[in-house]
Amino acid sequence: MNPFKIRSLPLVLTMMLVAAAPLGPSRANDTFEKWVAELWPQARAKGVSRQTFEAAFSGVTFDPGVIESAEYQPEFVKPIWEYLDRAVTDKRVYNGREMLRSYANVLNTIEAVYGVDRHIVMAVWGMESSYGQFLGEKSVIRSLATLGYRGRRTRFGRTQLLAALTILEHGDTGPERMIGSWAGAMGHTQFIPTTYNVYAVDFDGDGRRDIWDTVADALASTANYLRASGWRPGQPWGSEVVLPKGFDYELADQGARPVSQWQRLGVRRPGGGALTHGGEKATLILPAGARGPAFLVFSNFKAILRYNNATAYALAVGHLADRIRGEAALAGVWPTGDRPLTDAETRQLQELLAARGYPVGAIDGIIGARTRLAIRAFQRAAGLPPDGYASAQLLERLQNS
Ligand SMILES: [Ca+2]
Repeated sequence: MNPFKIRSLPLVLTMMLVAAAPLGPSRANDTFEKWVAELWPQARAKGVSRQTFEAAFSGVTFDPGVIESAEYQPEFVKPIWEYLDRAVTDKRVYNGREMLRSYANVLNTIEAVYGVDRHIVMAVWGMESSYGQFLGEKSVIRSLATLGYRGRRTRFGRTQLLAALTILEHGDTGPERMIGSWAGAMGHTQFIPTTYNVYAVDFDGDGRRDIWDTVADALASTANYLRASGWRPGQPWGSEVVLPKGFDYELADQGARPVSQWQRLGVRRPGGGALTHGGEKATLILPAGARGPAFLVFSNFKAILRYNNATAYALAVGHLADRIRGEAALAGVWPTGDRPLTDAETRQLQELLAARGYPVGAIDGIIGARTRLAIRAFQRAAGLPPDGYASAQLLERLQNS
C-alpha cells in the first residue's frame, strides 16, 4: 500500500542520497527529541501508556533518508508497460503458485469467510512484499516520527505515528518487529497504521493481529480490507479484451455498461472468444490509448484501487492473479516507443488545449476526466482516434498546429 503516488513506490526508489540538512545532526536530533517529548499528551489521550511510549521511542533518532524518499521527484515517469514488466515477472508468478500450495488451507478459509479470490490475495501479497521477502527495513516509529517532525507530510506522519503507538499498546507486535517502508507501510500487507487499526485481522486466534510475522493474519487482513473496499465474490477484476476495427474510442473511460452490450459492440477476449459475465457491468479502459492493450474492468477493480489508487497497480494485481491462476501473458502490444509526459509537459498540454478553447479544468499536470474530454474533442477535430490519451506525439501536434 502506498499512501502517496505510484511513482514513489519502492520500484522507483533507487538512489537515496544523504541530505545535507541545514542543522547539524546533533542539533536536529535535539529538536526532534523535543518534538517527540511534546507528543506524549496526544499519545496518552489515545490510550498509550507511558511505558509503551518510552519503549517505542527508546534510541529513536531523526532519519534523513525518510525525508529524502518523501521529497524524491523523479524526472521521468515510468511508463505503465515498464511498471507491469517489473511487477509481473515469471519469478513472481512461480513463487505465487508455490505460496498458493503452501497456504492452501488458510486460503480455503479466507475465501469462505471473505469471498475474495485466493489468486487476488496472493497477487496483492506478491506486489506488496514479494510474498514476505521485503517487509521494508525501516523502524515504523522512526519513519513516521521523522515524517511527523519535518517536511510536507507532517500531518500524515503524526496521525500515523499515534495510530502506530496504539498498535504497540495493544501488544500486536513489539517496536523492534514493527518494520516497514519509509512511508510507514507495514508488514506483509504494507498497511499504514490507520488502515491496520480498522482492517487487520487476528486470523490464527492468538490474540495478536500480527501482519509482520504471521502470514495467515496478513493474508486474512488483505482479504478483509478488499471485502470492506467493495469486493464482490464471484466477480473477476476484469480482463484484457480486443476491440473490433472501427471501434468508437469515445466509449472508453465512459462509465460501466453491461458486458452483453460490449459483446454486441464487437468486443472480444484475446483470441476472439466471447466475453463472460454478460449480465454484469464493466468499464473499458485503454491505459496507453488506442494503440495499446484494452481492458474491461469490473467494480472489483475499484476495490483493488482502494489498496493503491493507481491504474498500473490495480492492473498489475489483476494480471498477476490471472497468471498465478495459469492464464497467459497479455496479448496486446504496448506502444513502447511512446514516452510518458512529465508533469511539466502535461501542464503544457493542458495550457495548449485551453488556449484552443478546449476546457481542461485546472492546469495541474494531472490527466483527469476533464482533460481527457478536452483531448478527445481536440482529437476528433484533428481526425485522430479519440482515445483521450495524452502522448508526446499529441503534445507535439499541439505545439506545431
Ligand atoms: Ca494472530
